[in-house]
Amino acid sequence: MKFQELKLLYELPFFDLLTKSRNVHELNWPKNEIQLCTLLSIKTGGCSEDCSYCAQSARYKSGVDAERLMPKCDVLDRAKAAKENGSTRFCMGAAWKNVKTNTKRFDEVLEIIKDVSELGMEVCTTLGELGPEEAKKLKEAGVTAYNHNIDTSPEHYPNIVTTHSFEDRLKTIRNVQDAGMSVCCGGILGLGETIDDRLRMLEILSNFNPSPESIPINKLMPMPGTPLEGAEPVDTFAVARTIACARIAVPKAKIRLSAGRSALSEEAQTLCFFAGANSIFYGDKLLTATNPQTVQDMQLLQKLGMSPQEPNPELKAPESSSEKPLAPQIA
Ligand code: SAM
Ligand code: DTB
Ligand code: SF4
Repeated sequence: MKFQELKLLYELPFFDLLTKSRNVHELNWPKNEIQLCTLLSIKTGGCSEDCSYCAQSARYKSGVDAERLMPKCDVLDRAKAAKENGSTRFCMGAAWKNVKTNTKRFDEVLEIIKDVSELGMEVCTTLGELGPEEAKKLKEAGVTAYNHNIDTSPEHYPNIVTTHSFEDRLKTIRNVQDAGMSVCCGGILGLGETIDDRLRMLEILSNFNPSPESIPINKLMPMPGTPLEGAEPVDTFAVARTIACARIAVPKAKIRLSAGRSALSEEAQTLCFFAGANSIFYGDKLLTATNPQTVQDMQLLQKLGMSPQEPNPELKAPESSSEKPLAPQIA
């Protein structure tokens, strides 16, 4: 979708935009289902990168200490518990710049993935940059989807991160697509970006070929000690409008209302679901930050007459289209 088309949508009267996104949603998804995903930080803190929103960067005094990679048996216990709680996707995150083949830590991660993938959930990992070889190995080990966010527009990205580039993010995403994994890619609202930056981000996501399988929309959780700790909170209507545009721009993507739900009322979250969000992180903790209690989430779904999506471990990656260029056009 083109930037100008997104801009026209975004500027519609609120109810007109939501009517359009709701129509697209109902044509493509069961309207009362929501996917529950569990997130686990398997390697927390001490990251070399300087992402100015992140508590796990070693550059900021956020109070998050660097930990070692979690032992496989502990990860498996958490994955089994997530499945019993009704999660259909298990996402493992590591605070690394990248992973490299033939290293002890990558081999350990591959072993963890092999065992987790036997539990019958979609397996997602987010481990930083990947080359083609690493991507292939992750796919072979059983990864369904790889999360690597572009986070904002290419124009705003250098204001937020300087230790890697927007282009670096796109290269990893290409490697994930070439290895046949689904791409989970989205961004954060509240990094001091303009509405145009948000729409540029959606323009680029909607032109991925193959399309992203899921789009996480995070609302910045201002982390003490990071450069963005005092950032202005994003208005709920702007979050809902962005989700509605994402739903229209990439109809078949799961849109995940990700970080920041603990700062959204039940009514605000409901508005986001109505606008097109159909997935959440479920569990009391994200990577380092808080998330709503699971009992609260269950009560909200009950009040709305919504139910958790059934598991789909055989999920196939979206296919590429011959009508779109393979490389996203960001110039
Ligand atoms: N190191 C890997 C990477 O950078 O891709 C994986 C972990 S990183 C924490 C995953 C994503 O979490 C980021 O791209 C960002 O979108 C989101 N995130 C991190 N800190 C956040 C915060 N304070 N508020 C909202 N979203 C955040
Ligand atoms: C994503 O887009 N959001 C999740 C997941 N991908 C890995 C991470 C949210 C992190 C929130 C901040 C924290 O827990 O430190
Ligand atoms: Fe490291 Fe990822 Fe946090 Fe950036 S977002 S500092 S790469 S863990």
